[in-house]
Amino acid sequence: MDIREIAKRMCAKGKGILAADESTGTIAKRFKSINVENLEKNRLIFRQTLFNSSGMKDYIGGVILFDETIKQKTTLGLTIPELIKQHGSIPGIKVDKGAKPMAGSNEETITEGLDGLRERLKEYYDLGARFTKWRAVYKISNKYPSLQSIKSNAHALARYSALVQEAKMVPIVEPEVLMDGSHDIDKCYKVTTDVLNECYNELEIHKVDLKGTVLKPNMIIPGSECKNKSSSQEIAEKTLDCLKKNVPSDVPGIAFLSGGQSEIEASKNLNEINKINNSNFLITFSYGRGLQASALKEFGKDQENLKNIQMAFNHRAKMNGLSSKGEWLEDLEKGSAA
Ligand code: 5MM
Repeated sequence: MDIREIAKRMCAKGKGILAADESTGTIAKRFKSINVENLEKNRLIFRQTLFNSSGMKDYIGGVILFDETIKQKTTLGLTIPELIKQHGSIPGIKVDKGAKPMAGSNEETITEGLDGLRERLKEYYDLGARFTKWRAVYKISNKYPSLQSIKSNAHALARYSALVQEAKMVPIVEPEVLMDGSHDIDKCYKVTTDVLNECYNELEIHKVDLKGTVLKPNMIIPGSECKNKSSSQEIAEKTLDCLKKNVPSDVPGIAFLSGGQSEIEASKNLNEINKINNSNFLITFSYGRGLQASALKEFGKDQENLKNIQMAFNHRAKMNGLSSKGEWLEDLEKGSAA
């Protein structure tokens, strides 16, 4: 399959992406919150339980993995990428090496991982990956994000994307403007506009085929400590407006991160966006916490109760699948763990 086909399949109507690429440090925090020891065995069992769920087939077009996970063999005999493929989904891999303090603007970060990337991509392709992910992180405050952060992170995202397409995989371009802070929704709109513009400038300079990419942005949302809350309708209108103005129409799919929204907020906001989506973009989810939080709680209650873990995951996958078509309803959440 060529990369343009893969990009469309990852975001096919009714489906989205499961971001299960927490690095060892991030999954340590998630496991700590449920009192589970951060052991390789526990990481494997939790993830293989999700990837072996019945909801995968209908609602999950792709799964983003971490380096350790793509190399693991499940207790079912298959490798992790084989298990994902068996459920009709495409395996992908996070290839950045994390957001590190940026020289010259130490409170901000630059995402690293370009050195040796060409060789690593070949290895991941051979392991079954057909798409990749790289996340740049921008914080909002009175002085941030700086021009330095906007420019250098966009440059890295573009160099990464060009290498990934050379290796015949689809790059997910993830510029995440964080929700942390007391800024209002209009500030988020303005910063996201600047960030997206610079990303697409650089992608063009680096001759990236936009039809073979997927964008993973934040929604346009007020900061988590902002006093003025926004309705889902306002979030949807501003998000769609920002994307239509700043994302080239060649990009086939946009898959949002949940970024700290609750599971239900993330489904509701995605649903509102799709209800008014009059663009040609396939608009869906690429959630980590937004898909896994309830399943993780079940894993914390009883690691052996696979049925409950899978029920919680299947429910979120279905809810977000409906949201990707604008068909989610609040009533469907009644009685759910979320
Ligand atoms: C799943 O978390 C991803 C990886 O995090 P680290 O590299 O920090 O360990 C993260 O990039 C994720 O893919 C996105 O932020 C989306 O996840 P959320 O939870 O925001 O939907």
